[in-house]
Amino acid sequence: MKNPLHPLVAACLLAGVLPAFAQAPATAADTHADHHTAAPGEAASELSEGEITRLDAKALKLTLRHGELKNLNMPPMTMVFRVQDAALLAAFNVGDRVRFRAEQIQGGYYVTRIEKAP
Ligand SMILES: [Cu+2]
Repeated sequence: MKNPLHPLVAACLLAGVLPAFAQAPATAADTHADHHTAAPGEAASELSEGEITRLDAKALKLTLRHGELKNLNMPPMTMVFRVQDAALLAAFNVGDRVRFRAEQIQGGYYVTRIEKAP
């Protein structure tokens, strides 16, 4: 009588896992919606969605839980980015939802542009 347990185990796993991932796809969906309304000329400088989870302006670092980064071919995740100028982060706090542009520069991931999400 092991088989009847399996659906229950699967249900528990799904119930535990789905909420943890629910936010990332929602963010990606918002990004997609924006793409459809954006002018073609804006594609090269399009911004990605994220939320600041850690911030250390003095160290020129911030951690972002980000949606898909199409220009870097990166799926949604939480990771550390660097900035080249602490002033870029002056107006931001942990917990802020942002739109940002990330670039790979000499092997490091840098936020080159960031603004608060509307
Ligand atoms: Cu990433």
